Amino acid sequence: MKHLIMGTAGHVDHGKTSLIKALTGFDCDTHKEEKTRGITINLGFTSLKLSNGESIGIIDVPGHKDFINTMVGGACGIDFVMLVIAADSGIMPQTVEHMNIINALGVKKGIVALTKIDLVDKELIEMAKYEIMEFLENTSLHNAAVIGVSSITGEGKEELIAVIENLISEIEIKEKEDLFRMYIDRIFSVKGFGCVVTGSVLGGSIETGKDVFLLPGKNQKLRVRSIERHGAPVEKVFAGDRAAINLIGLKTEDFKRGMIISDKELKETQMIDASISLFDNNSELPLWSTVTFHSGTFESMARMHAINKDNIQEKGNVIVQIHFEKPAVLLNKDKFIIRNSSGDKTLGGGYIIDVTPLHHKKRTTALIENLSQLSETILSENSHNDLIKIELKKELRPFTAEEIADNLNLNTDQLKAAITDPNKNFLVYQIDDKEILIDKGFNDTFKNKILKILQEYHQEFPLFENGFEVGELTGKLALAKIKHGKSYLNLLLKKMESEGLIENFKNTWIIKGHKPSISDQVLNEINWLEKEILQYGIQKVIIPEIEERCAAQKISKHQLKMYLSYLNRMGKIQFFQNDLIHSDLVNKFRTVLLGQLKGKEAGIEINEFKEKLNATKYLCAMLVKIYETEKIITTQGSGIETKIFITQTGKNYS
Ligand SMILES: Nc1nc2c(ncn2[C@@H]2O[C@H](COP(=O)(O)OP(=O)(O)OP(=O)(O)O)[C@@H](O)[C@H]2O)c(=O)[nH]1
Ligand SMILES: [Mg+2]
Repeated sequence: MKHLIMGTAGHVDHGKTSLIKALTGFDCDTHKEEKTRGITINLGFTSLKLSNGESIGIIDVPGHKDFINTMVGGACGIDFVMLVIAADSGIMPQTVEHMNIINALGVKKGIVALTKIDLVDKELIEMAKYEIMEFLENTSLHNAAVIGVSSITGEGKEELIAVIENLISEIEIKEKEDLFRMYIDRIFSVKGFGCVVTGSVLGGSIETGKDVFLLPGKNQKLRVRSIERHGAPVEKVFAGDRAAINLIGLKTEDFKRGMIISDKELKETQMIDASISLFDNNSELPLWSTVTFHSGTFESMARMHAINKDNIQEKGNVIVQIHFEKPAVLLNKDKFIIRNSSGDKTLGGGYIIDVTPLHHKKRTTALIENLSQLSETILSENSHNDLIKIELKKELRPFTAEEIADNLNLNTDQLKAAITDPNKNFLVYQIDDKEILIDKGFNDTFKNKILKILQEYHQEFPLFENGFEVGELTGKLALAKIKHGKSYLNLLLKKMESEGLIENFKNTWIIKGHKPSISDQVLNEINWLEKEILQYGIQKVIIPEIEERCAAQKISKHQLKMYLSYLNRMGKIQFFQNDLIHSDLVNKFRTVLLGQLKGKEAGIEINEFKEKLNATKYLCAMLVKIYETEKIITTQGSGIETKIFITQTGKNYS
């Protein structure tokens, strides 16, 4: 069974509603105001039974220029159009405007009903047909059949139905899409059953018992209680169906025009990148302009910014960034219409190329290149690889495969196909059962950054054999907060190791072949420094004093820092908070303390230790802290009240 929706289009009063009534027996003008004014104001919904027993959905739109936004809302979900033109008046302003909209929305199939033929003679009918063919020449309907019909006499009706049926047989089934999405075009409550919403199913399918989300907004999940398709109860509806869905949990006050229901909690957006083209009506838009944006039933004032041009002229596509006044739930490739800010002129239409763009503050050549490529790629099928590549280029970081699938709305199969494609133009790292994706160029950027960081470190501290641990590099490369950033880095480092660029030294990464270099002069300076420190004995080592003496020796602060690190690494000195102490003292007094503690299960006072050393309170406290971190002692109390106890490690210390 084919799931299709036909929409009407055409100038006010040309006979759209009358023709639908003649075809289906249903009068779509159900509202009182529509009856009194004699025009359609709201969308009308019905269905047409086909000779094979199947049915298609029908949306009847208003033709009056004041209701173009309603027309756009209806036209967004249709598969083909029936353009209605009255034989006695021919092509009129909204015939053109509706056709432009239909074109921009990507509706490629349709037929033309030349109505009211009972009012004109044969010659005029032929002239009208000629005019119409000429008009359609440069539109998506250039091959459409033009059928003369009268809703009053019924003439041409059979032929029109036959042409519709023939067109239906030619329409290809829509690309399979998993995601269920439907703009709500009506909401009403049924006594005892709660709320019912209607709409055109844009993608995927939904069945009774399933949960859906009302978006945008943080509304609770809703359960599908029952579904009707073209007025009859069904278990499931598909893309291309008109559906009425009874939802458990929905309150009318939660609903705002422009909302959708979907089976996935889609992200909302207030900014998109898009490709637009203006209609042929002498418009020209400046770099920045305020417009009204319409997609489905969503409508918002928006600020539009041209990216690859300085202004937007008719003909040709222009890439723009659009900022909405309120949040929307849209997908890449969604078609839309823009109207002027006062809402009385349709300016053009386009398609979304990115629903999660970065804010483009600068129009760089790289950005323009990327977006131009994206706008060309996005419409072609099987373009997932290219789309992923462009998505990955948005930020200098690795992405999880799920993140990408989420941003691009790819299903598991599409994602898998893209990842396993031997011709893919991005890199995939396997982390346990997860895949991490990164742009090839960005991967090289990280590689070069790592090499630079390590080279600079080796240059700055030539005395040291070591480099940086993964954790330190993760921080330096701003990958710490990125999901799986550290895992990615680990894999990249391993890869760089296998490429012979770096190697591992004592848990740190160094440039392959790096060896510390110590000249005789440096060695002399280090020995001199150690002696200087030793001279302090049990006195506190005053660093500024050492700095002064270093300066006299022409040893810079940086060299001093490096020499101290070196002495520390060699086990000659120990740092404690902002102080340092020679290891000889630490070792000597450790033996003293352990001797004092021997056999003293009840511990000793810190004062006993101090008296034994004949050292300052400060030095004692520092040593006690050092021994505590060595876990050879524990303490209780603080200051002069501190008691020291030996631990098992202390007892075993030799
Ligand atoms: N003689 C004649 N009159 C027609 C025909 N079709 C429609 N009409 C008349 O034209 C008028 C407008 O018809 P509608 O069907 O309401 O036109 P519409 O295109 O739906 O108008 P809007 O929805 O307001 O844009 C009505 O008075 C109809 O009776 C036709 O085939 N022949
Ligand atoms: Mg009408």
